[in-house]
Amino acid sequence: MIRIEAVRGDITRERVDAIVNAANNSLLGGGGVDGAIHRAGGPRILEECRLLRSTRYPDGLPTGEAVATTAGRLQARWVIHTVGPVYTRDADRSGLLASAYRRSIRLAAELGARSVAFPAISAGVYGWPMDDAARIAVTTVREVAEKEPVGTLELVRFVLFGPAALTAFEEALAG
Ligand code: AR6
Repeated sequence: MIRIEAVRGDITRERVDAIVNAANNSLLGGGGVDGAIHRAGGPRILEECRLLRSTRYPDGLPTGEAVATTAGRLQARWVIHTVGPVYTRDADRSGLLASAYRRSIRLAAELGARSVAFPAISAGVYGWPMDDAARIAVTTVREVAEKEPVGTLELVRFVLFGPAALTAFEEALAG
């Protein structure tokens, strides 16, 4: 049975086994939560990302997929990098956003993580409306928790930066 919860905070300070990074296809860093994770975790994370680019992902990590690296100096054991879609009204990319959550949870379970923290993927620079992002996040995590083998995973925590994001996730969890 997996517990799913939402808290307000800075994800880089979480004491969980795996922290999910809302990265971009390059895997080579950026702003937002990605910048914060690389700053707090130190250069070893970027070193492993560069290695991944020169081996498994020469063209970058495809949107909706996930890959793990060390967490460097963070308290966590792994950073799981995933790439959410850029929001657009012209197409429905919600399947890709769901995939980013699904693949991250699967990877956390494969790694043997007991706890994993997620930011609100795609809901910053990538422009996804927060309420919808929260609904997709919660629905997907619940679905995976119910239908798939999750190994030792017992806690999924959404760590939200601002009060509006926290409210959106609390409402999605209550729904
Ligand atoms: N802890 C928790 N949440 C945070 C933190 C933090 N330390 N910092 C920001 N957020 P974003 P995206 C929130 O833009 O939309 C990067 O440049 C933020 O308020 O980080 O998936 C990447 O390299 C928002 O609610 O991710 C990509 O190029 C949420 O995290 C691009 O941004 C996600 O915002 C990805 O955009």
